[in-house]
Amino acid sequence: MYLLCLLFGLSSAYQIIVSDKDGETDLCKSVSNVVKNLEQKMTTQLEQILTLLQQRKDNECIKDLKFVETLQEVAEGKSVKQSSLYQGKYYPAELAVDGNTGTFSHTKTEENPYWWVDLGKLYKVKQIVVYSRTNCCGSYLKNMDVTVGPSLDNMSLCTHYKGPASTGEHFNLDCKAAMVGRYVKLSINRKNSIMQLAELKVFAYRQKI
Ligand SMILES: [Ca+2]
Repeated sequence: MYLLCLLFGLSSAYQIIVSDKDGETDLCKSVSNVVKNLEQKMTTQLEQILTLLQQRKDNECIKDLKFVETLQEVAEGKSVKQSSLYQGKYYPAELAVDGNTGTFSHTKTEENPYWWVDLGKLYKVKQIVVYSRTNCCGSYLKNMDVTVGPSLDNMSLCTHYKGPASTGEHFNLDCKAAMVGRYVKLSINRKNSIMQLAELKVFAYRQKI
């Protein structure tokens, strides 16, 4: 009974302190801000922990996979995405894997533009072949990282392309060692640049069934 009375008294006192006829008091607002900040910090830390756990799970799951010994192209027609669209609607990422070197994807001018392909399942990626535009602007392809990984949160460097490319050329980018991954991403590490790809091919080994 004593405990119940004490709780009731504390509750009443709290109501008096944190409320008045005009709504929240300064104390109430302060408490709300502290709670809000703590929630944001905890959410960020939980997301970081979940990402680390996902990476460890991915790495553990892929280390014992077996792959065939024949290279094949695995990117054409797959799901793709780029950092932006030229003028908000033109030259989508899909035009880099449509099998036609006369069409191209094109981001807007921005800092660190990127493009990636989801191969749909895990492969052992060996080589990426990049086709620059045939009518213009090949030199935009330079200072580019090629990364491969089982998820977009768990990518590792396959190789770096210093460039610049020429208009209408194609070049091979080999991973130093074949890498297991589902995603292949190209990122240009520059301000005021554009990612333009006429075509991109990924040569990889598929898993043994
Ligand atoms: Ca194309």
